[in-house]
Amino acid sequence: MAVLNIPTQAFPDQRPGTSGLRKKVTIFQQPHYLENFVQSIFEAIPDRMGKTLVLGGDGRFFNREAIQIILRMAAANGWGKVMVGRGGLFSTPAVSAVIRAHRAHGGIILSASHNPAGPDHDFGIKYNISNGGPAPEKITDAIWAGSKNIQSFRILDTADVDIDHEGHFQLGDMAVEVCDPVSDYAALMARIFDFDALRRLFAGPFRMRFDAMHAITGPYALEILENQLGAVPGTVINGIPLTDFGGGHPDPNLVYAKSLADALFAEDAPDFGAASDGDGDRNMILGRRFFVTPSDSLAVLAANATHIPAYQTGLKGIARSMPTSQAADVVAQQLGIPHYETPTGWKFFGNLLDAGKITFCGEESFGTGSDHVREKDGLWAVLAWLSIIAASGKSVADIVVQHWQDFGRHYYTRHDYENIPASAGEEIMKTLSVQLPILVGQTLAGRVVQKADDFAYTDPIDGSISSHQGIRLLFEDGARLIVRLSGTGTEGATVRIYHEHLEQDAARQQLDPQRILRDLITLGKDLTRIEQLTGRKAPTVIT
Ligand code: VG1
Ligand code: CO
Repeated sequence: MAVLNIPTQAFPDQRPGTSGLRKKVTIFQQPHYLENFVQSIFEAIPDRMGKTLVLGGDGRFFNREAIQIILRMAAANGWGKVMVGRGGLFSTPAVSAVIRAHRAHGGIILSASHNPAGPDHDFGIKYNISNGGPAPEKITDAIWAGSKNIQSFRILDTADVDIDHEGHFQLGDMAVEVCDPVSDYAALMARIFDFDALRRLFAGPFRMRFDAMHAITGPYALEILENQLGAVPGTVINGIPLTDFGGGHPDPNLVYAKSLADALFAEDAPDFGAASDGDGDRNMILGRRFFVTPSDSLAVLAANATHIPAYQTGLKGIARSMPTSQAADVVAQQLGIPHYETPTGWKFFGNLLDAGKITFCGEESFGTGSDHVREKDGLWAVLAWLSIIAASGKSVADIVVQHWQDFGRHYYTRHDYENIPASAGEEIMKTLSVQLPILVGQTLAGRVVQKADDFAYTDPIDGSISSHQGIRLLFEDGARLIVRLSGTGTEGATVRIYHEHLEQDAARQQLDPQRILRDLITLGKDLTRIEQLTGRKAPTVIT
């Protein structure tokens, strides 16, 4: 088996975004496009020689072809061993768990997360480091720099290998282990949670529905919820991963997981509903006729963490991404533990988790997690909620309403304007930036602006600085208005506007967030001039 050194030409557009490189499948199918990026990853990891790489993806279209190419390239680039999930499958949190359990040097995850899949849709690739988490900016910048200068890539000259049966074999000088994608992850969950308590919950009248949206969490949810915890068969729906996710959009929110939401708001609704995204790192939590916003979910889990065996002794600290509501901060203050505010994207939590500064972290974009892995983890969040329900005997609605009474309610909504022209996206951010200096002290939407800035973050562990992470208007009464551009889209630009208002009065805590936040919503539209600049009268997605 010869190692081929194939000449290639650089592509100018291989800059990793919030979570790896995401592009249309047709872009990835161009000759050498995937190979160039994979070679650039490997070159950015010079100490890879003889070490172990974990490899798998969410099963979307092009996953299998990509796995074969990456295996041959890994063998030609000095890796000692690759652990690949059977069928080329691994959820994002499972890759993180396997890297940590087997002390691998890193991992490659093939996914575009919640973006639709299929020949005309999206594909993605990202690299995770030895702590199991997304590569920090130092490495993604090196990958980007390498991809602009690449002249050749190395690949083993050999036929496709069998990734559909567990076992061990050699590929040139490299060992390959095809492993069960679920077992290490399921074992980790069994160590964190009290599975006996959850079995007792499912043995009673409690009913749940989990929508895997034809994406990667199907096999994980079936094994853990139905096989191990005894939830009645049929609890997991859409449990078979399909290469096009059944034509759906596996983004667990009220718009894209509408059928699940409808079921939970029906007369005969189950007690608990949950969904996950394409690669299994996001979660949506629903009670009977009740939706839990992700920011509240993080706060509620933190406030009740001691119900879960792994967190019985309490949390070290909590971190949230900047646009995530401040609900978790209030819990941290009451618990007397530190809280941190990071830029959007899980990679910013890694250092805090590694340094033992935080135990829980989360994002408003349906992401929650803990120090058990270094990715957000959809099923972990579901099991955490089930544990709190089991321990308290209360419904989801009762748990959250009680939480608001104890800590105040952070009304919250995010409005997304998807796929606007890239130039309009730039213009909106510019329009807003130039206004910042004159906004402080003004009364807008009935509140005084205390601070208006472009969020920059200095990592408390390694001192690295990340600037331009979103425009913030902070008001004297604690309300916030935030605007940023998405870093995960594959077409045009997406503007996200985040609105938050704190309500302490229990009598005013169960109103419609869109109504309560109306003045902030109008202000966001006015300040960005989004309608004038894009012609859009309304957002494409409201969460
Ligand atoms: C979005 C979310 C962000 C999340 C990222 C990756 O990024 O807002 O919170 O970390 O997706 O999640 P952006 O840049 O589009 O706002 V996933 O599940 O798509 O890997
Ligand atoms: Co995801």
